[in-house]
Amino acid sequence: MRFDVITLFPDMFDAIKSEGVVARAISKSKISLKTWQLRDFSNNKYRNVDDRPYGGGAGMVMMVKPIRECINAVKQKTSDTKVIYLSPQGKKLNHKLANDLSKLESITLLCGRYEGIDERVIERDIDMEVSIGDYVISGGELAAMVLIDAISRQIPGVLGNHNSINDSFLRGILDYPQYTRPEEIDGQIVPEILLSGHQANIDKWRQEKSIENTTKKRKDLIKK
Ligand code: 4GY
Repeated sequence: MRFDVITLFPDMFDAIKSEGVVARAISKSKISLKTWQLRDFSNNKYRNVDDRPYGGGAGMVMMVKPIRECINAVKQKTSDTKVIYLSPQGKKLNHKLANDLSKLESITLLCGRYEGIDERVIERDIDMEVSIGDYVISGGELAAMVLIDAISRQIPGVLGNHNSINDSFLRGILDYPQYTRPEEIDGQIVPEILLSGHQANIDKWRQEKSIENTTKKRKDLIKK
Protein backbone atom coordinates (compact mmCIF):
# COMPACT_ATOMS: atom_id res chain seq x y z
CA MET A 1 0.00 0.00 0.00
CA ARG A 2 1.12 3.46 -0.91
CA PHE A 3 -0.15 6.41 1.19
CA ASP A 4 0.16 9.99 -0.09
CA VAL A 5 -0.92 12.63 2.42
CA ILE A 6 -1.77 16.20 1.48
CA THR A 7 -1.36 18.48 4.51
CA LEU A 8 -0.24 21.86 5.82
CA PHE A 9 1.56 20.04 8.67
CA PRO A 10 3.69 17.23 7.21
CA ASP A 11 5.88 17.10 10.35
CA MET A 12 2.95 15.74 12.35
CA PHE A 13 3.38 12.47 10.43
CA ASP A 14 6.89 12.02 11.86
CA ALA A 15 5.10 10.56 14.88
CA ILE A 16 3.87 7.46 13.00
CA LYS A 17 6.89 7.34 10.67
CA SER A 18 9.31 6.91 13.56
CA GLU A 19 7.49 4.68 16.09
CA GLY A 20 5.21 1.68 16.16
CA VAL A 21 3.30 -0.49 13.71
CA VAL A 22 3.30 2.01 10.83
CA ALA A 23 7.05 2.65 11.18
CA ARG A 24 7.71 -1.11 11.06
CA ALA A 25 5.42 -1.54 8.05
CA ILE A 26 7.47 1.13 6.25
CA SER A 27 10.81 -0.51 7.09
CA LYS A 28 9.45 -3.88 5.90
CA SER A 29 8.31 -2.14 2.67
CA LYS A 30 4.72 -3.26 3.24
CA ILE A 31 3.62 0.38 2.95
CA SER A 32 5.08 3.72 1.93
CA LEU A 33 4.08 7.09 3.34
CA LYS A 34 4.77 10.32 1.46
CA THR A 35 3.59 13.75 2.60
CA TRP A 36 2.85 16.65 0.27
CA GLN A 37 3.05 20.24 1.57
CA LEU A 38 -0.10 21.89 0.21
CA ARG A 39 1.58 25.33 0.40
CA ASP A 40 3.97 24.21 -2.37
CA PHE A 41 0.90 24.37 -4.66
CA SER A 42 -0.16 27.89 -3.68
CA ASN A 43 -0.35 30.40 -6.53
CA ASN A 44 0.99 33.43 -4.65
CA LYS A 45 4.25 34.50 -3.06
CA TYR A 46 2.76 34.37 0.45
CA ARG A 47 2.00 30.68 -0.09
CA ASN A 48 -1.66 31.19 0.89
CA VAL A 49 -3.98 28.23 0.45
CA ASP A 50 -7.09 29.69 2.17
CA ASP A 51 -9.49 32.58 1.65
CA ARG A 52 -12.60 34.08 3.26
CA PRO A 53 -15.91 32.21 2.95
CA TYR A 54 -18.50 33.47 0.47
CA GLY A 55 -21.59 34.44 2.43
CA GLY A 56 -19.51 35.61 5.37
CA GLY A 57 -18.91 34.01 8.73
CA ALA A 58 -15.95 33.14 10.87
CA GLY A 59 -12.70 31.56 9.72
CA MET A 60 -11.18 30.68 6.39
CA VAL A 61 -11.85 28.09 3.69
CA MET A 62 -9.23 26.11 1.80
CA MET A 63 -9.19 27.08 -1.88
CA VAL A 64 -9.82 24.73 -4.80
CA LYS A 65 -6.77 25.53 -6.93
CA PRO A 66 -3.87 24.44 -4.66
CA ILE A 67 -5.73 21.28 -3.59
CA ARG A 68 -6.70 20.33 -7.15
CA GLU A 69 -3.15 20.91 -8.41
CA CYS A 70 -1.66 18.92 -5.56
CA ILE A 71 -4.05 15.98 -6.16
CA ASN A 72 -3.14 16.10 -9.86
CA ALA A 73 0.57 16.01 -8.95
CA VAL A 74 -0.03 12.97 -6.72
CA LYS A 75 -1.95 11.29 -9.57
CA GLN A 76 1.03 11.75 -11.90
CA LYS A 77 2.90 9.39 -9.54
CA THR A 78 0.06 7.00 -8.72
CA SER A 79 -2.75 7.32 -11.25
CA ASP A 80 -5.39 4.99 -9.85
CA THR A 81 -5.23 6.22 -6.26
CA LYS A 82 -8.38 6.54 -4.14
CA VAL A 83 -8.65 10.10 -2.83
CA ILE A 84 -10.09 10.27 0.68
CA TYR A 85 -11.07 13.45 2.56
CA LEU A 86 -11.14 13.14 6.37
CA SER A 87 -14.18 14.89 7.80
CA PRO A 88 -16.97 14.41 10.34
CA GLN A 89 -19.36 14.20 7.36
CA GLY A 90 -17.72 11.04 6.05
CA LYS A 91 -18.53 7.35 6.25
CA LYS A 92 -17.78 6.24 9.81
CA LEU A 93 -14.54 4.25 10.12
CA ASN A 94 -14.82 0.72 11.49
CA HIS A 95 -12.92 -2.58 11.21
CA LYS A 96 -14.72 -3.58 8.01
CA LEU A 97 -13.98 -0.27 6.23
CA ALA A 98 -10.29 -0.42 7.27
CA ASN A 99 -10.11 -3.99 5.98
CA ASP A 100 -11.76 -3.10 2.65
CA LEU A 101 -9.38 -0.14 2.17
CA SER A 102 -6.36 -2.31 3.06
CA LYS A 103 -6.85 -4.18 -0.23
CA LEU A 104 -6.15 -1.09 -2.35
CA GLU A 105 -2.75 -0.30 -3.97
CA SER A 106 -2.82 3.45 -3.34
CA ILE A 107 -4.67 5.86 -1.07
CA THR A 108 -4.38 9.66 -1.04
CA LEU A 109 -5.49 11.39 2.15
CA LEU A 110 -6.50 15.05 2.09
CA CYS A 111 -6.24 16.77 5.48
CA GLY A 112 -8.39 19.86 5.98
CA ARG A 113 -7.78 22.78 8.35
CA TYR A 114 -9.63 26.00 9.24
CA GLU A 115 -13.37 25.75 8.38
CA GLY A 116 -12.72 23.04 5.79
CA ILE A 117 -12.37 22.90 2.01
CA ASP A 118 -14.33 24.48 -0.85
CA GLU A 119 -17.26 22.15 -1.61
CA ARG A 120 -16.25 22.00 -5.30
CA VAL A 121 -13.21 19.88 -4.31
CA ILE A 122 -15.54 17.34 -2.70
CA GLU A 123 -17.75 17.39 -5.79
CA ARG A 124 -15.02 16.77 -8.33
CA ASP A 125 -11.76 15.60 -6.76
CA ILE A 126 -12.66 13.38 -3.81
CA ASP A 127 -13.64 9.71 -4.15
CA MET A 128 -14.72 9.14 -0.56
CA GLU A 129 -15.19 11.03 2.74
CA VAL A 130 -14.22 9.17 5.91
CA SER A 131 -14.92 10.12 9.53
CA ILE A 132 -13.13 8.67 12.55
CA GLY A 133 -16.10 9.45 14.81
CA ASP A 134 -18.79 11.89 15.79
CA TYR A 135 -16.68 14.68 17.29
CA VAL A 136 -14.68 17.54 15.83
CA ILE A 137 -10.89 17.77 15.91
CA SER A 138 -8.82 20.71 14.71
CA GLY A 139 -7.57 19.24 11.47
CA GLY A 140 -7.59 16.13 9.31
CA GLU A 141 -4.03 15.06 10.23
CA LEU A 142 -4.81 13.09 13.39
CA ALA A 143 -7.76 11.45 11.62
CA ALA A 144 -5.48 10.52 8.68
CA MET A 145 -2.99 8.94 11.09
CA VAL A 146 -5.75 6.92 12.74
CA LEU A 147 -6.84 5.67 9.31
CA ILE A 148 -3.26 4.86 8.21
CA ASP A 149 -2.68 2.85 11.40
CA ALA A 150 -6.00 0.99 11.19
CA ILE A 151 -5.39 0.10 7.52
CA SER A 152 -1.70 -0.79 7.88
CA ARG A 153 -2.30 -3.36 10.62
CA GLN A 154 -4.70 -5.19 8.28
CA ILE A 155 -2.06 -5.64 5.57
CA PRO A 156 -0.63 -9.19 5.57
CA GLY A 157 2.88 -9.34 7.04
CA VAL A 158 2.68 -6.03 8.91
CA LEU A 159 1.95 -7.47 12.34
CA GLY A 160 4.59 -9.93 13.54
CA ASN A 161 2.58 -13.11 14.17
CA HIS A 162 -1.02 -13.35 13.15
CA ASN A 163 -2.12 -10.63 15.51
CA SER A 164 -4.52 -8.97 13.09
CA ILE A 165 -6.51 -12.16 12.50
CA ASN A 166 -7.03 -12.11 16.28
CA ASP A 167 -8.41 -8.54 16.38
CA SER A 168 -11.52 -8.57 18.50
CA PHE A 169 -13.59 -6.56 16.03
CA LEU A 170 -13.06 -9.29 13.46
CA ARG A 171 -15.26 -11.36 15.77
CA GLY A 172 -17.56 -8.38 16.21
CA ILE A 173 -17.21 -8.38 19.99
CA LEU A 174 -14.83 -6.99 22.62
CA ASP A 175 -11.66 -8.68 23.85
CA TYR A 176 -11.40 -10.96 26.87
CA PRO A 177 -9.38 -9.66 29.87
CA GLN A 178 -5.60 -10.14 29.83
CA TYR A 179 -3.22 -10.90 32.72
CA THR A 180 0.54 -11.18 33.06
CA ARG A 181 3.02 -11.83 35.89
CA PRO A 182 2.93 -11.76 38.83
CA GLU A 183 0.19 -14.24 39.79
CA GLU A 184 -0.73 -12.08 42.80
CA ILE A 185 -0.31 -8.35 43.38
CA ASP A 186 -1.76 -6.32 46.29
CA GLY A 187 -4.18 -9.19 46.95
CA GLN A 188 -5.41 -9.32 43.33
CA ILE A 189 -5.04 -12.74 41.69
CA VAL A 190 -5.04 -14.12 38.15
CA PRO A 191 -8.08 -16.32 37.34
CA GLU A 192 -7.00 -19.88 38.13
CA ILE A 193 -8.10 -21.33 34.80
CA LEU A 194 -5.43 -19.26 32.98
CA LEU A 195 -2.75 -21.06 35.02
CA SER A 196 -4.26 -24.52 34.40
CA GLY A 197 -2.56 -25.16 31.07
CA HIS A 198 -5.82 -26.65 29.74
CA GLN A 199 -6.12 -24.72 26.45
CA ALA A 200 -9.65 -25.86 25.52
CA ASN A 201 -11.00 -24.67 28.89
CA ILE A 202 -9.05 -21.42 28.58
CA ASP A 203 -10.48 -20.76 25.09
CA LYS A 204 -14.00 -21.41 26.39
CA TRP A 205 -13.47 -19.09 29.39
CA ARG A 206 -12.13 -16.34 27.14
CA GLN A 207 -15.09 -16.66 24.77
CA GLU A 208 -17.50 -16.36 27.73
CA LYS A 209 -15.62 -13.34 29.11
CA SER A 210 -15.66 -11.67 25.67
CA ILE A 211 -19.44 -11.96 25.53
CA GLU A 212 -19.85 -10.88 29.17
CA ASN A 213 -17.58 -7.86 28.52
CA THR A 214 -19.49 -6.89 25.40
CA THR A 215 -22.89 -7.21 27.10
CA LYS A 216 -21.68 -5.02 29.96
CA LYS A 217 -19.79 -2.36 28.00
CA ARG A 218 -21.20 -2.36 24.45
CA LYS A 219 -24.71 -3.80 24.34
CA ASP A 220 -25.09 -2.29 20.84
CA LEU A 221 -22.57 -4.82 19.47
CA ILE A 222 -24.50 -7.82 20.80
CA LYS A 223 -27.79 -7.01 19.06
CA LYS A 224 -26.07 -7.30 15.64
N1 4GY B 1 -14.21 13.48 13.13
N2 4GY B 1 -13.16 12.40 11.33
C1 4GY B 1 -12.66 14.50 11.51
C2 4GY B 1 -12.63 15.89 11.98
C3 4GY B 1 -12.00 18.16 11.55
C4 4GY B 1 -11.76 19.66 8.09
C5 4GY B 1 -10.82 21.22 9.76
C6 4GY B 1 -13.41 13.47 12.07
O1 4GY B 1 -12.32 12.74 10.37
N3 4GY B 1 -12.00 14.02 10.47
O2 4GY B 1 -13.16 16.21 13.03
N4 4GY B 1 -12.03 16.76 11.20
C7 4GY B 1 -11.46 18.96 10.42
C8 4GY B 1 -12.30 18.80 9.17
C9 4GY B 1 -11.60 21.07 8.50
C10 4GY B 1 -11.38 20.37 10.86
